[in-house]
Amino acid sequence: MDADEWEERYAKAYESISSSISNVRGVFVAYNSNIDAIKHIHSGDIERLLKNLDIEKVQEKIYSYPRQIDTPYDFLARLLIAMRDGKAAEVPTYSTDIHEWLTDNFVFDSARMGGQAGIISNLLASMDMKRVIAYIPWLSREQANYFVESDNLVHPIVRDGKLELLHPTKAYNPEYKSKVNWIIEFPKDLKVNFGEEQFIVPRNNRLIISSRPPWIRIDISDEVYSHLTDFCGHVDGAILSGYQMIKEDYEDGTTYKDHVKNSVDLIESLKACNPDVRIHVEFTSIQNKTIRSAILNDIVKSHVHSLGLDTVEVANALNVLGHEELAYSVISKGENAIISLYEGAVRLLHGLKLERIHIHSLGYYICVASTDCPVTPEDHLECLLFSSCAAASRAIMGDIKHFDDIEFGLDVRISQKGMDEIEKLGTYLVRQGVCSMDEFRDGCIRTPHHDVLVNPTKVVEDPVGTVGIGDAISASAFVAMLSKM
Ligand code: 8BR
Ligand code: GLC
Repeated sequence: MDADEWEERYAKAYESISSSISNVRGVFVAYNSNIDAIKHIHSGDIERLLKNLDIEKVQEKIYSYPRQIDTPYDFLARLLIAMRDGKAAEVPTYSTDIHEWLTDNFVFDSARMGGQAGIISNLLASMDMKRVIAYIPWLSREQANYFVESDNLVHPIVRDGKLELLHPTKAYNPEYKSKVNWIIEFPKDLKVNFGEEQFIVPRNNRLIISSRPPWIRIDISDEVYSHLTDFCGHVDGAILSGYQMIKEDYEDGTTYKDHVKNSVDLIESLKACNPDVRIHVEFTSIQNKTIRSAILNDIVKSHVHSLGLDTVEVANALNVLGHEELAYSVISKGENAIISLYEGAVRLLHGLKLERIHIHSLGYYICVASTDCPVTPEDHLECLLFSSCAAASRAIMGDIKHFDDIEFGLDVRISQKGMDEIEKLGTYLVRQGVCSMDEFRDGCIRTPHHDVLVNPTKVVEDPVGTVGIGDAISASAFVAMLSKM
């Protein structure tokens, strides 16, 4: 397909999902929601911050690549790495010092709903899904106010032994506190002077400093869990995220194993309630390799149907699953990166016994689906195109407030860079005898072992922000898939 033919496919996909989306009866979304303090970096901001710091010390930190933020040096090092590479990253901080330093040295531009589960709940509620059941283990009063006002959005709460489904603003716990993350958005083409060095930011992207207060638990409460059957019968799909916050050991003597078990029990109970339910995990950057491996091997593998992730996250996942070379090649800037990405997707699908894996990159998506998945490859492709419209729409407007807003994404042009990249994958697949070039260009490739969907995406030239676009892509494609089942 050439770009015009893809555009036609896009328009049809949007129409098709618009008419099927009401088939979805309900979606359960857990666990993470926080407040994002957003700061857009402008020219001179970095140089100003560096003025009060020892540049050599920052350089040392760049080499040592801090995996948690304890000092301004760790922060600057990770920010400069993310800006230089144009790559998204999320790094935890366990102290409040850095929050104070950021507050003193930066004024944030806006505060908005953050956390994958929070962002996804608001998106689905705004898309007029029949019912969105959000579950946030630490729902505070302040946090509850960041949920959109919509009758279809509810949160379970148990009062006097009875389960109630109420809007989050009526279901919060007044004793809980809020979690605030810092989102540092940086723009493409920004010139940065760092000591003797100078570089130009290659892409719009963001660094997240994720606060990890000690009270965070990625668990469902016993109370709500014991009433799960009261509401899960009409749940067609569940989207779970926030696992990056699981710690190896907790002050109360529990370990990550207890919290992994809590999540697996929830997943299995949702399946017992509705054997057709589909479970999606939204992966993210997880610095601790023990936790990353436990999430993949103990939660995702054999329990979960669908996984959503970006290219860096694919490399991270491959790395802990014993495919180090492939992982390296996925993030290398080499010619074959997209081929490695596809090979990685295939390994993750089979290795983790998934039904579908959806990888999003700037300019194209790759989805690999098992042959026994009840959705046809053509429908899968429509779901991907629909999700690219949702991404473009979020990039233009910052927020999707109504289902129809997604249609604005249709006006954004398909990325030529994305078209060029996927052509490389096509050439490889043809050489491997997997498909013909015509089949590849059609977007749906059937093999005896799995189906492969590859599409170029719509990329917005000047996005108002990038945080949360990945969540919008994964969630909208997943619910679109539910609507086709
Ligand atoms: P993560 O937040 O999970 O990294 O996902 C970000 C995704 O947002 C990218 O994979 C890319 O597909 C999408 N995206 C970005 Br970043 N900038 C975009 C833009 N300007 N237009 C459309 N999609 C974008
Ligand atoms: C992670 C971050 C959160 C951000 C979200 C966007 O969940 O912790 O701050 O809003 O990603 O995808």
